Amino acid sequence: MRRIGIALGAGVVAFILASCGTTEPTATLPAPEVTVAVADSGVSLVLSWSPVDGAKGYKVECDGQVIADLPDTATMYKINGNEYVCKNVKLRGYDNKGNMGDAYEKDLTMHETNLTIYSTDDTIATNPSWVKIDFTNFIVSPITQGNVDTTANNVGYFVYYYDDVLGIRYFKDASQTSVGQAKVEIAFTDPTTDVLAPSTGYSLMSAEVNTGDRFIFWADDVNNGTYGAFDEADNFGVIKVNSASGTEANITVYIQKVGGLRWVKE
Ligand SMILES: [Ca+2]
Repeated sequence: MRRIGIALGAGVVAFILASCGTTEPTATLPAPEVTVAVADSGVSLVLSWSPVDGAKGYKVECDGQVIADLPDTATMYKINGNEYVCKNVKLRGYDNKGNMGDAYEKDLTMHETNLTIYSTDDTIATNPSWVKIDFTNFIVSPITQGNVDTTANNVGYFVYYYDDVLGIRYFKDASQTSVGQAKVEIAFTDPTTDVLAPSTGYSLMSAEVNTGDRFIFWADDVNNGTYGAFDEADNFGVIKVNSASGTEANITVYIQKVGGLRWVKE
């Protein structure tokens, strides 16, 4: 009998413990359903969502930092790129006890490719001087001039060009060469460390390429959207020069995957 009593006692304790754990369940709010849109000529990213049942408010995070605490009536928030440029954006509701719900997450990490190219004065014909960027699949590859196809949709090209008059090597878009204009024109800007691409660009960047340089580019879609003006058919990116010596340059090409967004934080 005694052994049974002890067994029953343990069972009651286990029951009470289990009850304590479940009498006040904390239901986690679901992640908001969000749509994103680019605004302000590519400077801003707008989040819009439907209300989450039970949400007392919403918090917006930029790279892990809370940048906005919004009331339950909020269904839209604009992240201004002049204040914040993010690699990762999260939005989540919280309940009346402050418990955070599941997060909607937008990954804005740029697509990244490392490659080696050779300036046009390189004597080995098979060494690639050109870079092909496929903006549909975000494939960046070194190629020779014979493989440039200016009829390919949503594809742009630039060349590591040797200018024998200036005696320097620099990048230029296909439109500035004998191959002619591709479907996407790559326009470069001055070297900069900004995380927001500026609003001007040139298809010929006659600034010498040196180790450590950083060039922002605007990929202007010639056939879609508006050629010569920013729109969501366009992409922005960065070329980082890891090393440049003689005819050889090792570069990393980053592309912002969200069309029309001028955020270029590597
Ligand atoms: Ca455009």
